[in-house]
Amino acid sequence: MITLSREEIVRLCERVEGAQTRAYAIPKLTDEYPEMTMDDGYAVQTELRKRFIAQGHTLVGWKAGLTSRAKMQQMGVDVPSIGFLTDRMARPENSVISVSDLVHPRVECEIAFVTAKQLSGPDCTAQQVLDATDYILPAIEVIDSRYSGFKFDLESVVADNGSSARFVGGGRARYPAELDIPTLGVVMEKNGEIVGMGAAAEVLGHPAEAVAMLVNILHDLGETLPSGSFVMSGGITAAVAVQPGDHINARFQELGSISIRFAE
Ligand code: 0L1
Ligand code: MG
Repeated sequence: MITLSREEIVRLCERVEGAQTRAYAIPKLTDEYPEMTMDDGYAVQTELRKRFIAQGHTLVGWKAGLTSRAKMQQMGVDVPSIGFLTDRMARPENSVISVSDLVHPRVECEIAFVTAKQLSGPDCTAQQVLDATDYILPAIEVIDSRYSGFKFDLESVVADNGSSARFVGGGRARYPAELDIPTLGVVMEKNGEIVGMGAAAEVLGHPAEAVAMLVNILHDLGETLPSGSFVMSGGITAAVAVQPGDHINARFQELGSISIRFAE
């Protein structure tokens, strides 16, 4: 249920937009609105999406977040979430990503899906997702919570677009039918040292389940997932903090690897 007024949604959207675009930390929104609901969080996120699109950003896809046990335990939440992805967040493979326009950057290794058919809820299933998938590819997500000291709750995170900031797709694109997706392993290295590893099954048993969940949340928001969408299914391992000078290499079984660097 949406409990915030239209004026409050617009005001909170402007607060989040300022923190995102000028890279400063803000207190979690529930400090001011302790009764805020998840629907309120999505109302603020939707306002932010419409505002960015009106400013000329292009919606390229969506991300599921908090879909693995490692991520839920790390952030102290127990429900997955979704956020939108735009062209302004995309970065090429092997690029140098500046942290000067980010607040608390952290990286995650994810499996991304590119769709060849529209998907819609309610009751979207993992099998429908696989049937509608053109190919999967590995991705690194750079998340950036805008909340001071990572003190937040799910309602605030959803309003902050699930901490979305940057993303990099790359490696080798593969047809899902050629792979046993849940058993695919990933190793994340930071400056040559292993900092995380896991199998894709960490993501709700199968990353396609996370995409189905995303499609069903989109239905609740009155949206569908168009053909040609880029969808990230959620971090397989816990997120790892990065700073200028860091080099991240994500090695995915069967899907190749992706490297990025961070600079001031
Ligand atoms: O991508 C995600 O798993 C969303 C994480 C949201 C919370 C955080 O900033 O870690
Ligand atoms: Mg993520």
